[in-house]
Amino acid sequence: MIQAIITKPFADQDPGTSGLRKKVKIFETPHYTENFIQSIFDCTGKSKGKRLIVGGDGRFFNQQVIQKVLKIAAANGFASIMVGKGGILSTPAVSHLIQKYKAHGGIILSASHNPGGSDGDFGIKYNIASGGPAPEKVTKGIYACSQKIRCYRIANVGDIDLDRLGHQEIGGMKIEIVDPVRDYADLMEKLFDFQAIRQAIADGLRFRFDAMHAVSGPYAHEIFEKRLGFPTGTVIKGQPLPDFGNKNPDPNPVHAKDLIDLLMSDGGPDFGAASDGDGDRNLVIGKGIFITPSDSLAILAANAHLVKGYRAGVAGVARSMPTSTAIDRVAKKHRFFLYETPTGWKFFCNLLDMGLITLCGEESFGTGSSHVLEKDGLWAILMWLNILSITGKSALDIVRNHWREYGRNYYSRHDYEEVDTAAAKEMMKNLHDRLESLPGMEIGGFKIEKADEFVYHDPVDCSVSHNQGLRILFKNGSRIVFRLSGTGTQGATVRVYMERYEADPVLQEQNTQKALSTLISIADEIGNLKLYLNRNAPTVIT
Ligand code: G16
Repeated sequence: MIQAIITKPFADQDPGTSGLRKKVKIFETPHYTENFIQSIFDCTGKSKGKRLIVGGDGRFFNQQVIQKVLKIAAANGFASIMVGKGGILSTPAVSHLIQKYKAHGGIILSASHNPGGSDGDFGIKYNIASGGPAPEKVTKGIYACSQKIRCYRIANVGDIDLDRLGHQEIGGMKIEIVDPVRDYADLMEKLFDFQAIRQAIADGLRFRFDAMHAVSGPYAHEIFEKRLGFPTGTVIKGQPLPDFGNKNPDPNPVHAKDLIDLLMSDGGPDFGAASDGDGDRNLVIGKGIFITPSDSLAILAANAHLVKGYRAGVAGVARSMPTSTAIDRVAKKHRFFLYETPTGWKFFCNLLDMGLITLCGEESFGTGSSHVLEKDGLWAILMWLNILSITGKSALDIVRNHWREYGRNYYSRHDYEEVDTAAAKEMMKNLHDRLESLPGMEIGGFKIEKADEFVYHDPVDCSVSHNQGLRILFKNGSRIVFRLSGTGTQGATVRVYMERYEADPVLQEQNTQKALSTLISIADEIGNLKLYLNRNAPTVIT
């Protein structure tokens, strides 16, 4: 029943910021997907007798790959596999199930916010026994295995019925098809004061959640409508679809524009939110105000003590390097330890696992806490709903009061997507080579104090991660950061992050792009963006 299939390595199976992401067509290449799954098992070893968790965001090819995972896992000696019904499991739900059921690890099938459908993207992520994404030493190991693979093992059996709850079997391996939502929703009920939110709903709190036809729909229907009692229709686009309704499941101002417009309209609800393909990102919008992910992290940290699951206090906080320094001001005032990590949730995991931090987040719409070792979209939204309910204040007032107290960090990210890879690398190299000459230089009234390449020294495992972005730090506290994205599937994506601090309340209500206009021109000039990238403007501004 178990077959050994002869194969050859594929040179491009190096996982990026968050797993292996490629076009569906590439994953459909004969042996491509099987090779990578076998490489995960070869690298992570000792599968005999262990349990694995498997699920995905419902995108095109999800169920076919789950069948492959089940058959390859059976041939590699796993004792049992837990799978979400219909192949559905959000990224934070997988992380929680790994911890709760003490699994060896988990495989998450998702390309996150990238487009779906047969012409879209697919992805495979591996999470380790702690529940967190595989750290760099594991992803490097998986890549090394994929480069010397000669054969993979697979059980030659028919497909498993992924829609039938309960137990099935392949050879000696048990397969348990579980409700993807229940355990996760129970966890949320432990962390948050659902009664306070129910009371706020009774008092008139109106909310809209856009699930973007991605994985969080079933979770949102259960938590927001069934358990909390928001009216039916509060959750829109709640049915996961293989092509996400032909839209990008990316909760940003471009792809969630309808929701933002609704919240900016006179008759709109009090609070709006959206999540991405695999349910780990969040967008939060108050009536009349778009809340940046960096501000959201700072505000959640400043108010965490109000929320049931966090009353014991916050041990520390962390942000990725390009994320705005708004959280740093909160950490300073509340005396939280503060850590600055490279982009990639995996870098938070040692800190979370060791109890060094309680909350963390990124500018890329990711926020989370020590409740699971993944960023968690619905968790962040429930944190906000809980804080709104307990304080009785509007989101707009909460954000404005925060700026008055801590100052405002104007912040924006400009993305140049699908640019020529060689040109993008050349642009970064050229800037890298000039870094030493920049300090002391004055451009547009801004004086450069420091310019460097960000290198991270992990305080827990002492690993060192080089090449994590180029930083230009100005004397007045402003920053420009240049990075190449690690999640694109076509050409290269250059990300330019800009930040300026404003302490004066009178000057805190400007349009963000206007407030940053000088820094935007400086970034253009220092990076020679137009020259190298052959673009007049960024593709996406967030
Ligand atoms: C992943 C990572 C995040 C990262 C984001 C963008 O998120 O987990 O930590 O911030 O990609 O990365 P990059 O700037 O390299 O494209 P997700 O939600 O896509 O898995």
